[in-house]
Amino acid sequence: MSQSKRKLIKNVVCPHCWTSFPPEATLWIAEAPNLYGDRKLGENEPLRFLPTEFDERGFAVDPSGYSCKDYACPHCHLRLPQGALEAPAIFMSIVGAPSSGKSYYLSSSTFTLRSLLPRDFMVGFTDADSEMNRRIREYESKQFFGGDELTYLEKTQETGDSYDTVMIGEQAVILPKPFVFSAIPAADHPNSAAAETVARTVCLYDNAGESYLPQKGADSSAYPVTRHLGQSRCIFFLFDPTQDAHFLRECRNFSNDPQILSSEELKAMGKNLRKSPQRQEAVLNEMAKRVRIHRRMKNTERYDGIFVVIVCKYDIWKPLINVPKPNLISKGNYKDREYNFLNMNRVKALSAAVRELLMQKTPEFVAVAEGFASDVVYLPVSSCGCSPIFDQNDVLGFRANEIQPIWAEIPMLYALARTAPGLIPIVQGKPDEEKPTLVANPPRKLDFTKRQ
Ligand SMILES: Nc1nc2c(ncn2[C@@H]2O[C@H](COP(=O)(O)OP(=O)(O)OP(=O)(O)O)[C@@H](O)[C@H]2O)c(=O)[nH]1
Ligand SMILES: [Mg+2]
Repeated sequence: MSQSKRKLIKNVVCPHCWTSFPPEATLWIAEAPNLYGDRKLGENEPLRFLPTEFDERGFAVDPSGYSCKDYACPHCHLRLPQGALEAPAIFMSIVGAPSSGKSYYLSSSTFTLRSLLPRDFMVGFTDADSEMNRRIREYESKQFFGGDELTYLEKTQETGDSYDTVMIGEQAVILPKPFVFSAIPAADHPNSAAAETVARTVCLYDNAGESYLPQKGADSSAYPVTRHLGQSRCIFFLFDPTQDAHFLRECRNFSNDPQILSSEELKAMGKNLRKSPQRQEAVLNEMAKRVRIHRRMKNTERYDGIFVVIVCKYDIWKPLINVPKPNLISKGNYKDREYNFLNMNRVKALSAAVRELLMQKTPEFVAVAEGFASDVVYLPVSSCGCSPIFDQNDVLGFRANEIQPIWAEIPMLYALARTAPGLIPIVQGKPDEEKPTLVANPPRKLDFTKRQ
């Protein structure tokens, strides 16, 4: 049994319904086989209760005398990972039009970070709750362990088993299931002595692109599926060059990716591909509108969290940008020991090159991005590193053993370095006076006091 006292954070934010509450308001989930039925979740869920009795190990005892181990949110009653009470949550939203590549990106970034963070940064990046992360594990298995078989990640649905239904008052509310990870410094991390304050709980969501479109019913009080935007310290917007006319025109000169074929060409081949009905700056505009509403920001105010435009499917448009593949992770010394550092100067230089390209091809998108956020970073990513091919059912798929992501880990690594002080060592300062450090310039603290 642990000898040290468990330290709880002052303010817990539920990863399901985004309500904040003090840890003492947390409900427990009954273990007794006769205590079934919850007023918000239905008769198949065990009772949720506020404990009055604890056993000698500090676990709550339910009304039938069973010791319990699981917690629930006092507002929505959904199960909370234990880590959510011990390490502050960082919410990260992944936004983009339908088919822009959000699910593939999510899966390849978490898969890459699970090994890169412990190996190169001495940070454990693990499932905070294996049941909650079951779907992302399935994505990762398909994408990376499927061998020679042609497989694909299914389009994210707007309803179904990726959502929970909760009764809030008289209203049935549909909430997206979160993916929750614990990021904890290991024993050899330069900040291991402060692990309790440096550790974070990372919450991610895989929405259907339709939920981000500017259309009625995409997000409402009964269907608040993109309200994580109101809590996010970090937003990743996936800009898909295969859904932009200017990029498409040029990519046709050198790429054979099926996604750059015109609808006529696809039709002649007897194939069909999903494309967003809306231009990407319209999707971005809608996102900006929702962020402003949920944060109660003025129209002239700019988002001061981390805003990363991920220009995805880099394997297709690589010839359009003239950058030698820079190593964004460099070695350096900190307190007489050698560590890996995320090199912010190289990240910024890469971002500037991508911004210049976007400015040539789609200045209207850059204008909307920079009108929305005060600090925008543009990063190229290929979640798969190669083009998909049609399977026998005319669905685009990949062979896992051909997948080699390019820079899939960088956006989240960058976001963690900026939002979790002391977790990811970075190199910053002028390029000729680079200085390894443990604390990045954090974004200005977001003001949640104005929230309803
Ligand atoms: N060339 C290339 N294609 C990719 C890559 N990643 C994803 N794709 C293709 O992009 C398409 C859409 O990917 P998804 O991840 O399902 O897109 P999504 O944004 O989750 O779509 P919704 O769930 O409908 O919102 C798929 O057909 C993939 O084959 C990549 O790295 N390179
Ligand atoms: Mg998806």
